[in-house]
Formats: sequence, C-alpha cells, structure tokens
Amino acid sequence: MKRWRTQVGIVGAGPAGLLLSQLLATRGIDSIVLERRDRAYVEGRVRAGVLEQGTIDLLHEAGVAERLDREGLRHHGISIALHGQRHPIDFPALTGGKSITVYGQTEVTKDLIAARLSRGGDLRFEAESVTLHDLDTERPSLSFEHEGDYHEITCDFIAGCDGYHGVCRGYLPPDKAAALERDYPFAWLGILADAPPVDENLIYCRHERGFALFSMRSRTRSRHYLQCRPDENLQEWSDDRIWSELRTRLGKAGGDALQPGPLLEKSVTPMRSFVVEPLRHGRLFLAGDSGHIVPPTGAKGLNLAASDVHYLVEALDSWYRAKDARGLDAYSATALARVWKAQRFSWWMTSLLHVFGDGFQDRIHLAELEYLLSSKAALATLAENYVGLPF
Ligand code: RFL
Ligand code: PHB
Repeated sequence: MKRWRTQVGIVGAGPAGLLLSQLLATRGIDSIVLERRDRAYVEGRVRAGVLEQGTIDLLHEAGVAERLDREGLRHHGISIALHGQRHPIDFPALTGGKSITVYGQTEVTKDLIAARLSRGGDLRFEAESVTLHDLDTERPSLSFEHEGDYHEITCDFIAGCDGYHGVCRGYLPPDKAAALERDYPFAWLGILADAPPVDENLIYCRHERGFALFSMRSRTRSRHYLQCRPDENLQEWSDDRIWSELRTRLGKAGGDALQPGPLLEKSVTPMRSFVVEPLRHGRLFLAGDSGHIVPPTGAKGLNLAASDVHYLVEALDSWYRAKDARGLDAYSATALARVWKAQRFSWWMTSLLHVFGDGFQDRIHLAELEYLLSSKAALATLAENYVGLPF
C-alpha cells in the first residue's frame, strides 16, 4: 500500500475536476486528480461546444485561455429555423452586449491537462476501483489501484467530479439525498465532420420530422445533431442518410448550403434532466455532471460544471485562508440555485424544439415557439439565459 496526502482529492479528470484542480493551484491549494480512463480517451471525448462568458472568465482566471482566445469562435447569436425560415437572434442587442464562444470541450480538456502537467500538477490516469472513506470525519480518504499497486490518499476534502456514471454520488446517504429526474422520449444522433458549417451561427431547427442542430468546431469542421429514437441503431444510418436527413430538416432555411464531408465521429446521446440534492455529504462535495445533467439543447452542461467549480473554489479558499466554513456550508444551495435555473431553460428549449409525438403537446410547443419568434420580450428571455445567468 502506498500512502499519499493532499488537501483536496478530486475524482474525475473531466472539465469539472481539471478546472477545480487548476483553480485551486492558483490559490496555493494542492490536489490530486484520479481519473479512470487514459489521457487519450479523456482528451478525445467529443461533447460540448458552447462556452458562456462566465466560463471563459474562469478559464482566464485559471491561466488556460491563450489558445481559446486565439481559436475560439465568438458568436453574436444563434438562429432558430421554423417552417423553412431562419430567424436570427441577436444576443448583444437583447442582452446589453453579451455573446458566447464556440470552442470544443476536447480543446478545453487538452488545455487544462497541459497546464496542470506543465505546472507539476498531480493527475493520475487509469486509476481503478476508486473508493471513498471516512467522509463524515475531518480526514476523508480515497483508495484506488494504479499500475499494479494499492494506494491511499488522505485528504481534507473530496470533490466528486466523476460525471453522471461516476461512483461519488453513490456515497450520499439515501435517506438524506433526493434524485429528481425527467426522461425524454428521444435522443440525439450526433456527427462530427470535415465539412464547413452551414452558417456562421448555430442553427436550432424544429421540423415535423424532428429537431436538428447545425453547429461547428471551426471554420472547416461541423458538428450536427438529429433528433432520433433513444434506441436508434447507428448501423441503419449511412453517412448519405444522415446528410440527406439533415438537409430535409433544414429545408428552405438553408438545406442547399449544407455541404457534406467525411464523418469523424457518429454517436447517439440519450436526453435526461437529473439533479441530486444536496450536493454534499460531510467532506464530499459533488460538482458538474456527477450532481446534475441537462439535455444538451440549451448548451448548459459544461457551463454548469464551471459555475459549480467556481463556488467550490471560493468556499475552499475561504476555509483555507480563514477557517471560514460558511461558503462550504452554503455550497450546495448556492450551486443548486443556478443549476435549477439552467435545468428549467434546458427543459424549455428541449420542449419547444423537439417533436414529442403527442398531438396536443406538440401543438402547444409549436404555438409557443411561433410566439417566441414574434416577441422581443420572449427573445430577450431566451438570449439572457443562453448567454448564461451570472455566477
Ligand atoms: P465528465 O466530462 O463526464 O467527466 C467525468 C470524468 O470522471 C471520470 N470518471 C472516473 N474517474 C475515476 N473513478 C471513477 N469511478 C470515475 N467515473 C468516472 C470519467 O472518465 C470522466 O473523465 O463530467 P464533468 O467534468 O462534470 O463535465 C461535464 C460535461 O462533460 C458535460 O456537462 C457536457 O459535455 C454537456 N454538454 C454540453 N455542455 C455545454 O455546456 N455546452 C454544450 O454545447 C454541450 N453539448 C454536452 C453537449 C454533452 C453531450 N453529451 C455527449 C452528453 C453535447 C453532447 C452531445
Ligand atoms: C455542440 O456544438 O456540440 C452543441 C452546440 C449547442 C448545443 C449542444 C451542442 O446546444
């Protein structure tokens, strides 16, 4: 058994765990990050693409925004396509100057890993059988297997940043924690392609055959999604069929401008809203997808991981500087207040833009979408939430 000591033990090297480790280091607080997968897998996982300004600010504070500033694509709005018409939504005009940035989660992750390693950060990939101990004491610990040895890390605090399928959430006592969730009767078939984006802005498209999203990673790389069945068989989707379906759903709103290209990735993502309350048990704090997930329609998941991390860093910093536990005691309620607003927005965007296959509900959602596109007040509400509520 090898024994180690750190201030904050972090489980998971996704955006939440890596950003937490990096921000803690800027405050002089040390951490060890344990990650189940290998580095290449973590860096290659294609997921989010839209960063709110608050997330960008945190990446600056963490000292990892140099490439983001160079390569991130600043977007001054999105478009919603309906009935073959594209409706641009001008974020700066509706929010007093705010906008968003498109920069892949893969790139955020690579930048954070490079920064941690170049500054001597302790990241341990391929850590197996991570187990948490003594969470309701002042010396919680983590045990795991790594490169054939057993290890134990004694910590002051443990951060559960191990995503929706991680182990940390399971340590909340069932009688003290409540999980609230909603499933949706559809999923997203996502592709990454070497093809230019359809437009400079993202296009969210509602069509009678289902939702489609036209996004991007760069000026030469597209990321598109199609609403599909949760049990959709990818084998039935040839590249030609995917491009043809994307073109049909976009229709007169830009289908002709869609340029196909070689596919680099193809996957099906289920849609779920989920929150566990509270985000804390003793010295264990959950941040990011381990505590909550949103359907991707509002582009909020990664940004919520960032806001949780912000609150947790401030709370830990106060504790280490002044032994002030108020931030830690308030962490769950503070983070969840923002999480629930983003849950509401993600659920609402998902409802409006997808076809549920329930005649009455679908007509109500369509009426609301038509109203939204005709109302400056309603569009301002959408814009304010999309660019991100303050944290
Ligand atoms: P992650 O990224 O899932 O990272 C968790 C890490 O923990 C590791 N792990 C373990 N390590 C050690 N021991 C264990 N027992 C472990 N169990 C798990 C995992 O290997 C992993 O490395 O969670 P984190 O850090 O909280 O980050 C959350 C984000 O990844 C997620 O919210 C976003 O990707 C969601 N999301 C989007 N968010 C946005 O803000 N904007 C978007 O545009 C956006 N688009 C998306 C998305 C998610 C998508 N999918 C695939 C779910 C689009 C899609 C299609
Ligand atoms: C993406 O580019 O992957 C993306 C963009 C916006 C979303 C979801 C995903 O709402």
